[in-house]
Amino acid sequence: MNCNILGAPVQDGAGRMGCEMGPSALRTAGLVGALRDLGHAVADLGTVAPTPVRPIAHGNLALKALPEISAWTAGIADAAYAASADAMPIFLGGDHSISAGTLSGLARRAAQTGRPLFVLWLDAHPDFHTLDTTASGNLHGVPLAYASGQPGFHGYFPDLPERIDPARICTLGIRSVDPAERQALRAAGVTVHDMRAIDEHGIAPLLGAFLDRVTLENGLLHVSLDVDFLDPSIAPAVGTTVPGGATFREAHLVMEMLSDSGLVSSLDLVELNPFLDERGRTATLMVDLTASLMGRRIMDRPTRSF
Ligand code: 4U7
Ligand code: MN
Ligand code: MN
Ligand code: MN
Repeated sequence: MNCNILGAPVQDGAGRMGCEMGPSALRTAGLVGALRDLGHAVADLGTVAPTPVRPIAHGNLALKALPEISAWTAGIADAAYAASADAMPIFLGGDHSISAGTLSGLARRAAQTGRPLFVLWLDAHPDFHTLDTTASGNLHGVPLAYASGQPGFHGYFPDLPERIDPARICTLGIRSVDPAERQALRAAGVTVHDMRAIDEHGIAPLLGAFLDRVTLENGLLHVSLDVDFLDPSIAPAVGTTVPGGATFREAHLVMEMLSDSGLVSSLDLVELNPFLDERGRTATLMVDLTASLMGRRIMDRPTRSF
């Protein structure tokens, strides 16, 4: 497969500094080499730039860095559209606000191909706040609401070329939801598989049912992997740790099933804060998970198992 790597060193969307170093840490952990070892043709397109920042005022005084994140969203959306023309783009965050841009550009690309875009959101959080409902004001908490066309972004974030149908979004690993998000997720019809659902059913049938839907509609599939999807005991390099996350094997199983499905058309690796890492272990785990998604196997498997 042809892969395009793009760095998006954004940190203003998170509550603390450090995600700016994420793309460097993922490269240092050997992302490009791991993909080439699997037989993929990899082009590292370097670092995305924001559009010029213009002043933007909003009534929610808690909002942090709105002009900067709006400018990043515009720049990343253009880059995502361009990088998805003839290859699988892999976006290196950067905090999760980069997905406002990646999803916007990818939705525009999908509309052109005539295939529906599905999103698998692997995260402790649904990131479904609007500019009006966020209390922290940290804009890494809004990208999924923006990309699925929730109200209140017009005039503040770039206008969306295409919105993603909330019915085609599946969130997995959720364990920290704010009241406004809970209500909006339900009203919009987003699928939320929280950690309790994973405990009760196991992660494989939940993911398998979603992948069957993508297959049925001949969809494209974007995967957005937030480091905090993983349990903090195996992935400490994140500003927003929440206990009770996905285990090492649960996370790898998700990636292996995604690989088997052959459906994944783009990927975000986000929220890695190398300043908080322990000897690079979280960066290394993110690279290993990406390798599993891109075809690395323990043993060959002759048949699809879900
Ligand atoms: B991340 C939070 F209040 N919901 O809005 C908020 F819990 O990209 C967290 O998933 C947002 O890491 C987390 O600040 C954003 C909080
Ligand atoms: Mn997130
Ligand atoms: Mn999160
Ligand atoms: Mn986070």
